[in-house]
Amino acid sequence: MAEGVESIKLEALSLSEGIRESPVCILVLGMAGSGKTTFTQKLIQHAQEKFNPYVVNLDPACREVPYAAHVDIRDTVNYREVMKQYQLGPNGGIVTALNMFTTKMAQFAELVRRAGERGHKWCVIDTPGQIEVFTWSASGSIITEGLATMFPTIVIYVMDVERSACPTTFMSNMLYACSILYKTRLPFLVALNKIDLKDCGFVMDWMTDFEAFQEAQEEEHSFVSNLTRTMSLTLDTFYENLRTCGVSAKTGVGFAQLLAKILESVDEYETDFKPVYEKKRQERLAQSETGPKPLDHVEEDGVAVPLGLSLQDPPMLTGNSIFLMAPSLVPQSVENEDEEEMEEDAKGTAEDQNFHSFVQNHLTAQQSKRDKLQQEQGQAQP
Ligand SMILES: Nc1nc2c(ncn2[C@@H]2O[C@H](COP(=O)(O)OP(=O)(O)O)[C@@H](O)[C@H]2O)c(=O)[nH]1
Ligand SMILES: [Mg+2]
Repeated sequence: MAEGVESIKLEALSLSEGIRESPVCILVLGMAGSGKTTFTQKLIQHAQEKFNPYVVNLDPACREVPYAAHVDIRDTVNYREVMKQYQLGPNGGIVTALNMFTTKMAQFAELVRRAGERGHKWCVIDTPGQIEVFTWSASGSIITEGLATMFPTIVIYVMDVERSACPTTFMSNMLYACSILYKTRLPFLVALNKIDLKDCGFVMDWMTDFEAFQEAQEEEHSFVSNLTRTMSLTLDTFYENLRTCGVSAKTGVGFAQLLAKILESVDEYETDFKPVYEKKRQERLAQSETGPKPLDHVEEDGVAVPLGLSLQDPPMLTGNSIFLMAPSLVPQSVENEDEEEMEEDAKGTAEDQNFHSFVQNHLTAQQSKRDKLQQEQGQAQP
């Protein structure tokens, strides 16, 4: 089902055409474990008949997703391989994988445009588990802004109500939501998720009634609670215009209301946000006319690989290419698969040997230190 980015010509995607009517892009954001992926699955299910959503997974590190994705970042970059090749930790690997995907933003946008032409009215985008990977990275901004200048785009912030029952955690979550709202400048809808575990009434109370929040605060006596109290006053204006909806991504409760609120948010994009992005588009267009010309043809050197498998497809390298992966990672020539496997095996064996010799050297060094110490002690004693 996953769609590759091969043979995508960019001529079809022109900034001069203006912001299209569809598909509506829905970015699903939220803290790790808030339920973004489960929520995406349920949303697709409920919207299937009416909006035929095109589905995108941008989490390179997930093992599997419970929905059939049309575009899956794991087809483009293998984040484990990225970690290994660049010697990065898991977070660095995820950020780098997203950066690599973003070099294909134009092709991605073209896929979304085509999906719209094929009758997909929505495009639902699931984002990496760790929220900051998307919200505080250059790639996240490029993807968000890129989409918003081409298609109606909204943000759904998934919040775990069960975990937000403590006023301080609630406030942290709200501050995060607020910062994303101001950073993305897009219609913003908060999905209060997991209401099968805890009713979300208290969140509504805390947002509309300052005193209710103060009462809850009384029980917490800490420096943080003082800070939280002050912050809650500041957030009043943010709450006033906030669109919220209680849902359970597990049971599907609340999704009918959610769909209605999504449509309200899309209307808000049309009236309040579109003019802003329209202006941005015009600026970009002017820039592209005076600035350096973008590539009119992109060679598809990276070939989509099966879900989460290997990066190592045998591409042909040419001068004027954009890569799905860093050129240095691309094997120059691959004669046949056996050879590749043997090379991999040899690499693995070499790594094992290196590790063993590292451990051996370490042990020998320790032993000789111990011997020396003993010798010195022996000499010191008469
Ligand atoms: N009870 C309950 N559990 C949920 C709900 N939504 C998600 N979960 C669970 O929360 C955990 C994290 O969900 P996931 O979708 O992977 O979160 P993500 O990291 O934000 O993508 C999983 O164990 C889900 O089964 C919900 O509405 N109710
Ligand atoms: Mg997820």
